[in-house]
Amino acid sequence: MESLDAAPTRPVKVAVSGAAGNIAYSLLWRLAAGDVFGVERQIDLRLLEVPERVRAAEGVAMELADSAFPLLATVTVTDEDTRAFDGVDAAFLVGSRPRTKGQSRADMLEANGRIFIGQGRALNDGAAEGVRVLVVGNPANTNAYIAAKAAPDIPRSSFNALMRLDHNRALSMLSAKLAVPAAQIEGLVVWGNHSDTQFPDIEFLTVGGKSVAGDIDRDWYENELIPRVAKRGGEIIEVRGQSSAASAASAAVDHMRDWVAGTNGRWVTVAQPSTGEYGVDEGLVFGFPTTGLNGRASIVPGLDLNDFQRERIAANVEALREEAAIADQLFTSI
Ligand code: NAX
Repeated sequence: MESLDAAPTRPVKVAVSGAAGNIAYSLLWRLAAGDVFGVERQIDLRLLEVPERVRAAEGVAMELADSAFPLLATVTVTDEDTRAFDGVDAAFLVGSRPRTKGQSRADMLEANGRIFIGQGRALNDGAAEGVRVLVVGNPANTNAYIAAKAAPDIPRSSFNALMRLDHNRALSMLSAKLAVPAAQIEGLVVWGNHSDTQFPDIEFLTVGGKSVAGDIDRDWYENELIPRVAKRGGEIIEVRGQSSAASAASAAVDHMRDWVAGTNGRWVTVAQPSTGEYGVDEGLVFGFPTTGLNGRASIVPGLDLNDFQRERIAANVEALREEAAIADQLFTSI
């Protein structure tokens, strides 16, 4: 299938796994409204689910039809990876097996290995040239690592994991603290893994071109902002009674839209395969400060890091290295 860029008038083909789940229930409507690929582009949606949730996904497809979106060309519901990913330009891999109570990390990673090795292989065989794959399902970074490894014919840089929700959460908290609109804050990044070790970094923050890191109370930053961003998902569950869904979908929309259209120089957090930047092992899918230019995401180069930053980044490298070592073993058995 020719790349989307080479065929500006054909519909964009987009797969969403976990299509009957909470996040997809918001994400699919944003996609069909043109929030990611623009209001000029028709969209073919592929809704991927496990067999026992296909009927529920068919109900979601019925509701999409009832929304009469002008851009929605077709909706296909399937439980087959190969059918979902055939010719796709973009895939949102939302369905996964997050860790359950009492489950070991190795068991959780094995369950995900089965899913993401299979989906990586199906993407490798069927996706369009230039496909962009955004992994949302947890453990998102390592699931993206697994899918990329299972797809040797697709450039590794085509696989990202979602850390934009962490970024948006930190941005919103900083906006309240600094009493300036979020849009005026530049230079934010959440380094590392979408997990408790993630590192929201304020060292490079600017407002109106002026550094503001020195204006932020250090105790609040280290003891409130950093842990609160990492635990925000739990806070939402406690208050709402359900996990983050619309905000996660919105972050996925932000991520993919910026990947396609660029960020105009603005930093965003993109978890993407390292090519050795900032001491991160090659291949690990790591949250980096990123600008999207001409549809290609590039890691902000040459930042000077202090000891505090280096230690926090190293803790994330260590955690992801351990996950990757377990994931690597799965390739010999799956
Ligand atoms: P739900 O449990 O509502 O939906 C997940 C859906 O995925 C289910 O319908 C399930 O049948 C389906 N599924 C499972 N395995 C599948 C497979 N192999 N192929 C296709 N579909 C499959 O979860 P939801 O609230 O939508 O969350 C989805 C994932 O996002 C979870 O892993 C969650 O932990 C993760 N999150 C990631 C975030 C991030 O920032 N990276 C934030 C939000 C969210 O916590």
